[in-house]
Amino acid sequence: RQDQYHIAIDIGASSGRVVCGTLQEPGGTLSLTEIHRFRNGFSEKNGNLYWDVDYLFAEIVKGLQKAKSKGIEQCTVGIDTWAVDYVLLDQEGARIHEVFSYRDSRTDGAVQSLHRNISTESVYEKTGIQVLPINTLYQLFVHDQVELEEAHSILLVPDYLYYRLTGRRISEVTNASTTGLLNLQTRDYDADLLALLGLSKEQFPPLTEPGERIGGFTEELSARGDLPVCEFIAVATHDTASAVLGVPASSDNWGFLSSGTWSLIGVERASAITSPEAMERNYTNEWGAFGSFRFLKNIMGMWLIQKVREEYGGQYSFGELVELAAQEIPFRSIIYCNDERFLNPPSMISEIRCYCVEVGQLVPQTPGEIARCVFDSLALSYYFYVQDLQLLTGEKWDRLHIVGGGANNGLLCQIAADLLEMEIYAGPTESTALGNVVMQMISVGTVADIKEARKIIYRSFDVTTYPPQVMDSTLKTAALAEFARLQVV
Ligand code: LRH
Repeated sequence: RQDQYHIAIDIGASSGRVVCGTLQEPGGTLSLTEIHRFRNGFSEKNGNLYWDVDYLFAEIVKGLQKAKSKGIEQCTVGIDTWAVDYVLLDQEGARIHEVFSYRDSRTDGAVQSLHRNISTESVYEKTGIQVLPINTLYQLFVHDQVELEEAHSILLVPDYLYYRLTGRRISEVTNASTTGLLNLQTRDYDADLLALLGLSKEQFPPLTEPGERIGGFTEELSARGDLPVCEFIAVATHDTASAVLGVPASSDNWGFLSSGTWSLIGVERASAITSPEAMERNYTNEWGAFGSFRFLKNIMGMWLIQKVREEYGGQYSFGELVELAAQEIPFRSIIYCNDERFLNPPSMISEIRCYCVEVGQLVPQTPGEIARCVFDSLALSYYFYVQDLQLLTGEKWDRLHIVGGGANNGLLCQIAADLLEMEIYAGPTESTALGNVVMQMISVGTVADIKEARKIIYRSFDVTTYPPQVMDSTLKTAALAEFARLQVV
């Protein structure tokens, strides 16, 4: 119905947006209007890295005020953000500590320390979650014990924002799975892992499925009068979960690449895979809406180029860096993007150059050469992980859907299509906000299910296809061999 407004609050590591989705009559097309956009990022204080969640809350309120001033009197609202980071609250709801960024180096060595107490195998068997130092499991392991004991509740960032807006404390499941604390069998927090961290189950609010109605504003916010009447709905609050809901898939055998600050490459499945091979290769099973799983791999992603761009003082736009890279010789310098040294180095450009020196490659000098190195290396990782994913699942893909901001990078899409010899469907860039919006529509009943939602997205937004072009086979073989060598260096 035209009169139904669904607002998505979608906050990534580098920017946030408040957008409004409407369905032009049931079965029609979906439109998305941006209401408000703001920057996001962590900052350093006394040697630690923190997010400013008060600022995020203020920007959300500003966005909703703008919605009202544009004539939206009534709407539903869903919130999604990046995963794994958490907020500790006391009984009254005050924060016990500022919110650490997952890139904080306090987790250096945490993986090794934690697994002195419990093996990686037994954790993987329980949770199906890949070992990454950013996981909440490892973050909580190094968190001050006294503060943890003091915490009445532990909320992930979107849960916290829902709490600030509505007063209700929830643990939305798609994001909760990224903590690395959920047990696949019991579908609840794992007792052994909680005991290891010295936490109790009561410190986590009730698990909540996407689609559940959370309620309206707190009394204080309702009393303001400058905000629309909002009904908050739990969406898939993990941005990657929403991004995959927003994939305009129309075939059965598709893989996805959610391309933003991170590149998340994988496949949607009905069940988790916790085979020894999946564990050994460190693939993860994140929970999706409607009981699905995303079997995927985290790749360092556009973070690499975001940092490079920042270090050039912002003098090149992303588009310009892509253009410069397109003029360079392919596969001249290659990095293994997932090396932990790229998680948050003091200088990304120096780190890339040092890496190339260390592995005996030509050292990229110009902005074009650096950008080319990043894009070639990302495309090569996509190639290797797609082979793995098809092997581990025993399913062959007929296409790869690239969604998120990275879908705009035509050069990267084409290199990936050529390496993979697979057709790439790029877009929409706003799939996360779309996944957020359609979840609200399913919840209120204007859209039947995710299959219908994806059809609606497919017919409402532009998708660019990149058919594979023939790549010089000597060049390809050499590049693949070099990347394989780096993976084991
Ligand atoms: C992408 C993302 C990803 C997580 C990382 C912390 O924004 O949510 O899925 O692994 O951030």
